[in-house]
Amino acid sequence: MADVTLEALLEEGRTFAPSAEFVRDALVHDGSLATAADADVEAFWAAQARDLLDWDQDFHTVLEWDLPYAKWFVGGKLNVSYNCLDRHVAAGHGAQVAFLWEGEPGDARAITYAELLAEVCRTANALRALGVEKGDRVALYLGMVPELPIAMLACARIGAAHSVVFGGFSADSLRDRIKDADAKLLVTGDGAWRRGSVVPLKEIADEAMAEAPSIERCLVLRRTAHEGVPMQDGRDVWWHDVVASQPSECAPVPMDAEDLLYLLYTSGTTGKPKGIMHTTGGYLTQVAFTHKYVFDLHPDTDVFWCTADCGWVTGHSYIVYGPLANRTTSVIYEGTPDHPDKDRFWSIVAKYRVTTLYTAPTAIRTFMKWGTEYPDRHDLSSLRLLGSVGEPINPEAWVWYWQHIGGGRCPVVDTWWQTETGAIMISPLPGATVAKPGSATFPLPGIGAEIVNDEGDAVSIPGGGYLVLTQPWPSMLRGIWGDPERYRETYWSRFFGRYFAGDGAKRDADGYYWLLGRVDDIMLVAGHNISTTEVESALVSHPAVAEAAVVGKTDETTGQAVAAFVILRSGNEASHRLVGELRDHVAEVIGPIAKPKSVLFAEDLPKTRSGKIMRRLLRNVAEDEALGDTTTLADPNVVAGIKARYLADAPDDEE
Ligand code: 7RM
Repeated sequence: MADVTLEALLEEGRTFAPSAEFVRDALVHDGSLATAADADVEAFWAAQARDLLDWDQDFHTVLEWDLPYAKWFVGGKLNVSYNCLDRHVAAGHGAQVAFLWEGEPGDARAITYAELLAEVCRTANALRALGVEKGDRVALYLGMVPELPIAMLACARIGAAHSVVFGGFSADSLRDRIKDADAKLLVTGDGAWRRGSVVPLKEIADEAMAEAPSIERCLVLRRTAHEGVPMQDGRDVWWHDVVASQPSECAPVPMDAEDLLYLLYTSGTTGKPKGIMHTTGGYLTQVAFTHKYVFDLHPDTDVFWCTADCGWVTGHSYIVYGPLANRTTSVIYEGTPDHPDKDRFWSIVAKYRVTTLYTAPTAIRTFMKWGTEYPDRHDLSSLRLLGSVGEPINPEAWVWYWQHIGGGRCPVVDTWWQTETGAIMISPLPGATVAKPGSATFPLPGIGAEIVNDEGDAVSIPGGGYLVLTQPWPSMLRGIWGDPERYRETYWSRFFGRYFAGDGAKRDADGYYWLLGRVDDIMLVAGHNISTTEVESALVSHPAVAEAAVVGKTDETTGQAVAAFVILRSGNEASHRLVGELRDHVAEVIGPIAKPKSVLFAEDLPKTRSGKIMRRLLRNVAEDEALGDTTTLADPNVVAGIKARYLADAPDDEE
């Protein structure tokens, strides 16, 4: 297929409607869900809760809203693991594969719903034998092995809340999270595979536990089987010693709809991590609803692959709870996209005949940088739907994904949501929504969103400002663990009565929502607010650029000036001529006001462990300040390298 350039597409005013073929089998191909939700939003969510889930006891009240505290499905009782497992097995689907797991070294396991249920029961019994009771917190610190979702479901089965800590976090991060949650048990592993080497999880966990006295027992999974894993007598036990011998039945504990399901810590840019609280009935309703309709899930034929790690909310909602509640067959992959080679994702898509792929813009831009030879090596014809989450997706990356991964055949759903929202909030419905590359399109049925100005007034269309959510939603966070004041302050004080998401956004003349990045990152150049996302997207629309990050740098004349950091697509050379070309290109696409004052070519950008660009650190570099807190970085060397180059190549201040 010939390369389509973004400008050509957008100049044509081209939009992307789903194909007739996709629409024919789509669960949603009109506005009927939205019409129902608009007519009576509580009745709409109540109907979803009853349609999608099995309740041990029906709820008597849909919503109690005592701003900023919501209770959904009050009086209802249900068990999440029952809804994810037992009911599917009881309905005759025990032999269906729940997880197609692929280990990084190439080993693989297919786990059916019946097997998953038995293993979850054995694990739940083992947790009880180790002293875990309903209402306790359990910390999970593992790589992407099947035992991670198994342990999550085992907690849910007995009414303990889990707190998953991403396996790439340090001992200090793990310690802080264990202490804040007051977790009683830690589940970890001997190690985790990462690019062919072993991350010594147990040693790191030992360091954390030494300063986290709430931990009474530690359950250790053997994964890498390396020598000399330290085990402390009386505290540490091997998974294979205590789980395998447990009975494979364990009655699910009926939980109140508002009982805590899990804590998940988000590390904001300032202050200590916040323990985001998610509860049972509302959370499961909205993750099941969004997983079914946003991904047009056909449980008998789809193979769903969400490439996130279970250490992030995306893994909680779209590897574990949503897919299993909907009886999905999912792929889980343990490793990185470049091991052993840069085509690993595409070999997995081809091997398992993946139909639905859900990944992040950071990954897509990396694939663009690597070039099309890697996807071109594999048969990707099983794909029928593509998703994106985590950051704004630049239009150029959207089109690349659509064309080179989706073969021009698959709708792309750009899904906006947060750890705090629990589930997708703004997204196309793939059989009904006409997409525009780079826009998350519209709030889903049952979700109220608005864009407001500094005073909190809704802006007219077209226009931009702050994204707020105007009404409670079932999977909303129920608070910050142990800190109700911070909950109110962070989310509910900026605009009275509305939830402040912290993102900038605009709506175009057709009412489409365009996310513009975190409001802390917005630049102010000569009195104009300039969004990082828009300048970055302009840069990425140049054929030489794979990825870009921009920040505001103090400037004598304009207050702030745009400083750009650019990664080139393979086959392009950095040059002074290209700097000039890129600056002119931005001026042409957006306007002279957005023209970067400096452009630095980099090998990589500083990113969080979940792949989001950390512009704060690039601002430190541009301002020649000491680097702030770098503990949430995936690779601290990246920013040090950029800093060294920035100083060597000090941008010249002449126009
Ligand atoms: C799911 C997740 C939340 C923040 C959010 C945004 C950004 C996420 C999109 C997006 C533009 C998207 N949870 N974000 N998805 N921005 N378009 N489709 O990422 O808590 O880790 O992050 O991520 O800034 O506020 S999160």
